[in-house]
Amino acid sequence: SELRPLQLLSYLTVFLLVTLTDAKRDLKSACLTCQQITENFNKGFERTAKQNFGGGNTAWEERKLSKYETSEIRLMEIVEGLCESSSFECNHMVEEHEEQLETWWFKRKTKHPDLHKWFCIETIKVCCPKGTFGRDCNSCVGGSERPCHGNGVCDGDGTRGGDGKCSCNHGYTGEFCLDCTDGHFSAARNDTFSLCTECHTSCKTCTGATNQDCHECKEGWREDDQEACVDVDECSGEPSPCREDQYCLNADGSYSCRACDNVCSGCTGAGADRCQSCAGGYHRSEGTCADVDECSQSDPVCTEDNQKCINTHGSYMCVCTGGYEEKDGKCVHTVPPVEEENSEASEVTSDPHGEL
Ligand SMILES: *[C@@H]1O[C@H](CO)[C@@H](O)[C@H](O)[C@H]1NC(C)=O
Ligand SMILES: [Ca+2]
Repeated sequence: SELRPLQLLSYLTVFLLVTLTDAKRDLKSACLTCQQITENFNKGFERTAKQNFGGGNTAWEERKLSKYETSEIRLMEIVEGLCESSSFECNHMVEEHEEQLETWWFKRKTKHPDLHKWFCIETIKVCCPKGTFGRDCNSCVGGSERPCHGNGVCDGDGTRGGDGKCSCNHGYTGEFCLDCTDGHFSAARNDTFSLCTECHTSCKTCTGATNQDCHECKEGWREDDQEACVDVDECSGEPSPCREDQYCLNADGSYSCRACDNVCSGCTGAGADRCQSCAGGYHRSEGTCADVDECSQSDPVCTEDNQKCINTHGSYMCVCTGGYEEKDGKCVHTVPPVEEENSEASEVTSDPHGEL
């Protein structure tokens, strides 16, 4: 089957879009790679300096060292440490531009001591000066001095990629990062400067920092007589917002539902002493809910022959006594086990009871 022209066109479009997005990311990462290279270069420069000034130099050694200082050997030692061996992008960039690094080392270093500036920005042109972005190193939104007016990050800042637009810091919004988001108020502002400060935790929007400066209370808060936002006590309402086997715990601006202790049937708080009533198998005793010992009640609960009662937390079990095993609800003589590998001593079988 043949590809129809329209289909082909849409494939092409997708291909182009993917390629373009990749290219944009590549422009940013190329600069990061270059930055890493120049940082490692500077580190290598320091490392090789220390290496060769051991002390006690004779005049001969000093002459030799001063030669080493600017030598090709030293450059090679530095270049060897520029990239992780696993970083393809880094090694590729160094290989591609080794000549330029050499030029800088022998001819430009004195006049242009900043390697990042000379190499990454001006020579191989994968980076831009701080505060600028993109192919032509245009100024970021808000200007290159204080991109995004100091309240955000400029896309592609310092690289040949990006679009120069701002991602604003928490609390700031708008193209220029001069506006305040909900939950923040403007503490100071002019055309080029903005300070947004967090509202009181009870406000959705506000004009100042206290709970009396709210425009509108946040959910979970209400306005009181003094027009301040105060916590709603969700737990004081009837009915409780929680399930029957939970208790309600109020908090500033919210509440939570917690599980009652499992000896309780309904509760007002945590623990066995906050039960409203006791769960099956438990009885009220000294202000708390304690296990009922079914086995020591006057009416026996395990009534079959050769059966005994075992009390458990909140319940009990009827089990056959030694030498007997359960069969169809009765306790019968255990048949002596035939020679068998897996002869688990025929266990007493349980007959758990939920409630009485
Ligand atoms: C804006 O405010 C800042 C901080 O108060 C100040 O440094 C700056 O000079 C002001 N700019 C203008 C244009 O008023
Ligand atoms: Ca609350």
